[in-house]
Amino acid sequence: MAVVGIDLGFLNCYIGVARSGGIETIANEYSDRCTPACISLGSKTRAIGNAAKSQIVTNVKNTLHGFKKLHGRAFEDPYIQAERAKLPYELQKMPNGSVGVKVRYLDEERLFAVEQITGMLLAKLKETSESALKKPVADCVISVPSFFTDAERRSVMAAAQIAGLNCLKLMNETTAVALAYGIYKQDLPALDEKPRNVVFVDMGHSAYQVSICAFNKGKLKVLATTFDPFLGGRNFDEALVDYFSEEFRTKYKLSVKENPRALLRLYQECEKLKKLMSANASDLPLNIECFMNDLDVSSKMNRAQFEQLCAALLSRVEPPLRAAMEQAKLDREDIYSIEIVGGATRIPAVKEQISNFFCKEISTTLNADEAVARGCALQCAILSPAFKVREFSITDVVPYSITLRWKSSYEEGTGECEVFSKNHAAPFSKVITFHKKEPFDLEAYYTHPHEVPYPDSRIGRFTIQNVGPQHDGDNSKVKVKVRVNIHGLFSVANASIIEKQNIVGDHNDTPMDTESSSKNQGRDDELDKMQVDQDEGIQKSQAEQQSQADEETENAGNETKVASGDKQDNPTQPKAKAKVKSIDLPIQASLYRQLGQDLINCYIENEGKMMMQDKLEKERNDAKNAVEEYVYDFRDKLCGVFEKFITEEDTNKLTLMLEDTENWLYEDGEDQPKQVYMDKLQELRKFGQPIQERYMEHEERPKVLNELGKKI
Ligand code: ATP
Ligand code: K
Ligand code: MG
Repeated sequence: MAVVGIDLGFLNCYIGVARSGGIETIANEYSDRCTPACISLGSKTRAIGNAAKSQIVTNVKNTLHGFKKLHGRAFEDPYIQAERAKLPYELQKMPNGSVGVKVRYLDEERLFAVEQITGMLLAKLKETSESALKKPVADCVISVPSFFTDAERRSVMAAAQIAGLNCLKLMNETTAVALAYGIYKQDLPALDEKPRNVVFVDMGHSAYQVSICAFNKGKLKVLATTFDPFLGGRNFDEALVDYFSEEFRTKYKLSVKENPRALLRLYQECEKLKKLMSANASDLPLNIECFMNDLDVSSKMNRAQFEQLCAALLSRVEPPLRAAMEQAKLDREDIYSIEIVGGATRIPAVKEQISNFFCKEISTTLNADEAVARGCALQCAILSPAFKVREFSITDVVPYSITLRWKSSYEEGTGECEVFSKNHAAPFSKVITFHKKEPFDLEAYYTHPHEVPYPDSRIGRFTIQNVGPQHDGDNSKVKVKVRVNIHGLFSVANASIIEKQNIVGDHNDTPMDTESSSKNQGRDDELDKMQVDQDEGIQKSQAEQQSQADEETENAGNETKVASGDKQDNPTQPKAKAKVKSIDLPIQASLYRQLGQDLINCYIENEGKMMMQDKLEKERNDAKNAVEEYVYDFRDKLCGVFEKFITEEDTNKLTLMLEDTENWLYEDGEDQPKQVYMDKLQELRKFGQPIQERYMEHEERPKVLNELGKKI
């Protein structure tokens, strides 16, 4: 079984794979380890990755890029509307209200959901891994920004499904980096020693993320993650583009922003200039030939000017660093090192901001481009039963606190309770006990909407069904397990009703799933209690398990009596023994912005069709190229090695025929079905083959004689 980690970047994607020798990143068919997050739709085929990137300027409206953060959002979302105003291709609302793109593909207007677009990209990355590993790939770990909400994460999961990938884990990008850092470190403090605290900073093209992790031998624990989801390399490009557009307006009277093609070229040139300025502080030129209206434009800039231009952006580097330190409750002296990754951290002024804040040199020992993919591959190896890896436990965090609100249409009153606080360990499960007579709804939402870079705080609604009163008319005790799973997704994982049985008598008809309650029944009835139990997904040391099991959040019910310090088990008091029976309850979940499986299946089918189309188109092109190649090769040989084996008359006839074929390839034969090219090749071979044979025979003869001579 293959082990694959995918860094699904806004601009650049990388694939890490585990091989027996360790983790490596693999190259695509262009011998490039970086695959651009770019898709170009054509009249015959799709181009994905490098081939698509070269079409950004030529196939403006049908070449898609910058779509990573369109996931899981409503079309009306302010972020989407802001992007829409800038993107050169057309965004459109999908029937379910989410984001799609309108493009021309196969000479038809088509609407693709953003999940399908990322699905295409992931399918390409899957194919690249398969050709490198020479075996099928399905299991993988895919990176997402730590600030992605549930809706965004689910949308990426759907894209993975469309691509035929089985995503074992959506891994937070900075956590992947932390794993890539920690797993090979031989000198981490022992479990009972003070952990080593390391800050990880990733500034990519679209976002800026910070996390602080505590390392001990064999484990890493994320203490805090902070971010500016709207600060990345693209903002620096934009600052340059704005500056030069303005300059070209006065200097050349050009309205760059009204010309999508020119604007895209300016973006490309500004990105190059930005990178050059990272290495060079002096004046650097910006020249674009035939920019607009056949005009060549030129200008220049130096690093100091650039930094001045980007002062507002640079001032946004510090706040997430400060917030992370506050949330982790650490001082500068507690930090062992600061590790930076992501392309935009190569900007000297960004680095300077970071090192100034910590009053410390920053470390660039990690591979800035590949660390995320490597970390994901390592995580995949850890999760894969087929691979032996050093034991390493990873505890991530919940990025935003989550609250559960409950109400019932049958009963009076609502209640609410924060079930996960910000930076709570994840994955994690908790059990909450309710006392209800009727089915009830649980609504999950982000507690502090202003902290979430997403305009809707809803996560989902869960209806706990089949709840009725006890035989005696009392409230039933309903245990509900809520969890944040391995992907960072919240759910009400299961619910069960605890039925009181008869008080223990002589008869013992206890069913298998009975659990004995040692609690005082009378009092327990008034309590809604939240218990915490260990998630199956994480393995912890004994000490940690204990502390988690001890964590209890009281006051979770609607008719709650506060139960703090309330000891129910008093060993000196005789307990009323009751038998209880636990019955699983159906839960109807309606997750916010969730794609239905029917729709996903339909997208899967469509992706299959498009893949088939690409494959057929490739074969057709290969067949055409084979004819062209044969023509050139035959012509070369006619006036070369074949000359002695063919009459002049035949040579002339054949030359003419080859010329005809070549012309045909550029005219009527330009766009024919594969079979037509195959027939054409066959026809040419009928003439070529006999000459080839005569030539080969002649070539072989001396060798054969030679061989014979040796034998005699
Ligand atoms: P994201 O993490 O937001 O999803 P990504 O992972 O695709 O995006 P990276 O590949 O980490 O992004 O970084 C790309 C960004 O880094 C681009 O803006 C690019 O211009 C910038 N970049 C790369 N090299 C340099 C450099 N030498 N100097 C300045 N910027 C650079
Ligand atoms: K990347
Ligand atoms: Mg990145």
